[in-house]
Amino acid sequence: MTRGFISRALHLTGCLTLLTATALFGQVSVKGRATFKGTPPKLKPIAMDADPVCAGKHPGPTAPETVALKADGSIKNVFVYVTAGLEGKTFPAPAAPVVLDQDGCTYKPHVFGIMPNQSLKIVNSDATTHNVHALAEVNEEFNVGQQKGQPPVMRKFPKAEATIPLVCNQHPWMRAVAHVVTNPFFAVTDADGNYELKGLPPGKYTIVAIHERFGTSTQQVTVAAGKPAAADFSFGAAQAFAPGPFTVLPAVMLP
Ligand SMILES: [Cu+2]
Repeated sequence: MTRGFISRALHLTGCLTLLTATALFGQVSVKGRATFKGTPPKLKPIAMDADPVCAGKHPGPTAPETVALKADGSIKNVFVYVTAGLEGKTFPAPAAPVVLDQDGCTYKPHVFGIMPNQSLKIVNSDATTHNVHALAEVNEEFNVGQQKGQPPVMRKFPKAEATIPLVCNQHPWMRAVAHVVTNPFFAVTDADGNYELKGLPPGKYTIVAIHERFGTSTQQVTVAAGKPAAADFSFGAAQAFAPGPFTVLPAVMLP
């Protein structure tokens, strides 16, 4: 091993250490979990018999994603985002689009965040006709048919708006929920109810969790430099909306 090689290796190690320290210091997370307490509503499996193309992609019954709970109370598909604490800051929308796929006559993902004027790329992966209908109230409603094999439909939501239901006029069980948020600090809980908001600068924040059936839950969180913070959200049957496949929360204006 030459002296030059060792010198370069030491230099590289030093740079990596510096990078790691910088990344850790600047990249603080808020992590937590969403859980449900009480007796959850029971939703019937989706019957897709009306369209053989849809039914053909599902070997068994398809559970609706509107309420996706585990036995331990973990809630999937809870949207978590910062609603206060970032005043005076502006964040550019990512250049990459959010992709919404219609696959097996379900929307993938079921819940998603998008920033104002970020592109939404709606893809049809099914050999059938879909019709994506965004029931926006603050933004403009749109309703676009998309036959099999057609190119993606591109749309944008220029204004902040929480909870825009997307439905399909061809397949009444299809439903997704979009949340248009003016900052990039949002996440959707996974099957274990976990979420993580990455890269929040130190400060005091209001964090809101929205579930399309169970309503909202709010936490105040203080983030200190270099220290991950925690915020868990609890939902209960008492705050649940009446069962029904298309019960929707009213649109909410964000700051
Ligand atoms: Cu459809």
